[in-house]
Amino acid sequence: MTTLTVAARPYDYSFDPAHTAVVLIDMQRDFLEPGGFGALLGNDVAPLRRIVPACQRLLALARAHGMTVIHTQEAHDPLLADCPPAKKARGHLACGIGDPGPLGRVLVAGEPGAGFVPELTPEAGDIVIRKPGKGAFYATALDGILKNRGITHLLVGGVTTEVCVQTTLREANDRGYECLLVADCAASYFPQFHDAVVEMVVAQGGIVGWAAPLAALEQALVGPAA
Ligand code: C5J
Repeated sequence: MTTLTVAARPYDYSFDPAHTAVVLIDMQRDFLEPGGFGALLGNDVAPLRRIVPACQRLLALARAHGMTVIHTQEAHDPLLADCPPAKKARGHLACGIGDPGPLGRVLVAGEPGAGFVPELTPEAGDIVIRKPGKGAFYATALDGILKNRGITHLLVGGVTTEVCVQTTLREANDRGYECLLVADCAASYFPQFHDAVVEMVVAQGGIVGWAAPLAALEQALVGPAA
């Protein structure tokens, strides 16, 4: 048993890499690239693109220390059988979920837009969870997979902070996982929403979990930067 300690908010976060998973939420072309679902909703994708190098470092750290790596992907089956009509209708988009767009059918599994950005392509040994909702636990096998591996701690990043990342953090917290939001490995189209979520997570004694920058995690795993 190895216990490492991260300087985090609201107080130090302790974890054992053998019982910890990095969960990277929805780093897909549909959210990070022009022409994808996020852009079709009217968003500027630049704030999301900026976290890609930090997410690459997070994945490298996780793999180097034998942690489980999980990538989630928000995508529906081609018949949209797992897409609630309310989700498809939301926003009255001219080009919405299931429609042909610049990156293929929007948010549909197997289409170019549903794929991960090339810099963060899953590697052999990583686990990919396709999810129909915003939370990674809803209608997926994630909880069983984590329990089978004895995972108790989650290091969470990805997009968008206030939608799929926050929903997943809350679902995980309610299931008893000890969650650290790696703050600079998460992003929102609305930077103020990102900042607000970090505060919400750590408020009230860490009511949802902890937050720390990637550098603090690196320090815990590999020591101070030279
Ligand atoms: C959204 C997500 N924003 N991954 N999905 O629809 O946050």
